[in-house]
Amino acid sequence: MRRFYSPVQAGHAPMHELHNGAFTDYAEKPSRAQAILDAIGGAEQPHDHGVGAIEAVHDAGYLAFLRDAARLWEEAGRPGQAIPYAFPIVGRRPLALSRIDALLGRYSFDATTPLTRETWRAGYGSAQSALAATQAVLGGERAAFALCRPPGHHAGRDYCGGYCHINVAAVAAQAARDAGVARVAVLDIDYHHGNGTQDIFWQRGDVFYASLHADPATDYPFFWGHADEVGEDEGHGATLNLPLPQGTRIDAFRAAQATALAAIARFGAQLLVVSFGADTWEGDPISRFRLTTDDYPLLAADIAALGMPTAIVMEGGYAIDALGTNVTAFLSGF
Ligand code: Q9C
Ligand code: ZN
Repeated sequence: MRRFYSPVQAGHAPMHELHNGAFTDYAEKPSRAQAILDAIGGAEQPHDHGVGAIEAVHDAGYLAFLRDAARLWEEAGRPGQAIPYAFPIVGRRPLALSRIDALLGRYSFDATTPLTRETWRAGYGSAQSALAATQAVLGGERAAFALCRPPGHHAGRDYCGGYCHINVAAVAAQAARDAGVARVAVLDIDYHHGNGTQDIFWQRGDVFYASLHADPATDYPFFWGHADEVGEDEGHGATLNLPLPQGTRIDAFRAAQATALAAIARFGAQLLVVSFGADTWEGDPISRFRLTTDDYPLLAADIAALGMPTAIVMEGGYAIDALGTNVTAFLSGF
C-alpha cells in the first residue's frame, strides 16, 4: 500500500499540555510519527498540492491565526507555547480581535492544543499527506495511507483543539468531492469522537460521517458524539454516532463498525476516508477501550470488504512503543 508522510510534520512539538488540571508531557509527540515510519518501512513524501484544498474546508481568518499565533505570543513576551485560557462562550459577536489571548480563545475549543512556530507548517504537511493518499486512491489505488501527524478530527472550520489544527480527513473528503466523486463517507474509528469532522459536514448531504467512539458522557470531547446527533438540513441522517462504553472489546466494537459500514453502503458512498486512531488499544495511556493488536487486521478486513477506494488517515494513538505494531497490524488487514 502506498503511504505518505512529510518530514515537516515533525516540527510541531509542544512541550506540555494542560491535562486534568496540571501540565503534563504533550502526548501527541513527533516520535509517534517516527515509530510508525520505522514500522511501515518509510513513506513517500507528498507532492505539494497547495493551500486551496485546505481553504476549501477551513475559514481564512482561522488559517491566518494558525500562521500568526506563535509569533504574536512571543511578541507579547510570553514564555513557552501559545495556549488559550479565555473563551467567548457568552455573547459571541463578530469582533475584530487583535490581542493574542482573544484570538486563542476565539479559534480554540479547548486548552490542550498549544501552538508553536512550526504548527502551521506541520499541519500543512499533514494535510498534504492526506491529499496525496486521496490522489492515489482517485488514481486507482485500492487503498492508501497518510501518516497524518498532527492529527485532524477535532479541528473544525474555524477552531483547533484535541491536538488537531487542520482537519485532514475533511480535507481529503472535500478534495474527493471536488475531484468529482459525488458521495463520500468518513468512517472515524479513533477512540474520541471526531467533533470537528462532524461539524464541518453537519449540514451536508454529500458527505456521510460515521463515528465509533467513547461515550461523551464519560470521555473527551464531552459535548459531541451522542447517538441523537444525526446532522441537520440536507445533512439530516448523514451523521451516525455510535458511542461505546469504557472497557469496550473487539466483539462490541466490530459489531458497531458493521453497523457503520452498512450505513455507509446504504448511503452509496463511492470513496471512503478512514480516520484511524490506535488509541482504542488496550494499553493507550489516555483512553479506555480494550482492543488488542490482533483485533486491528479484523477491523481493517471488514472495512476492505466494502470494496470502496479507501484513503486512511492517521488520527490518535499515544502508546508510542506499541504504535508502529498497531498501525502495521491495521494496514495488513487491507
Ligand atoms: N483527561 C486525538 O486522539 N485530552 N485527540 C483529553 C483527558 C485531549 C485526543 C484529556 C485528547 C485529544 C486526535
Ligand atoms: Zn483520539
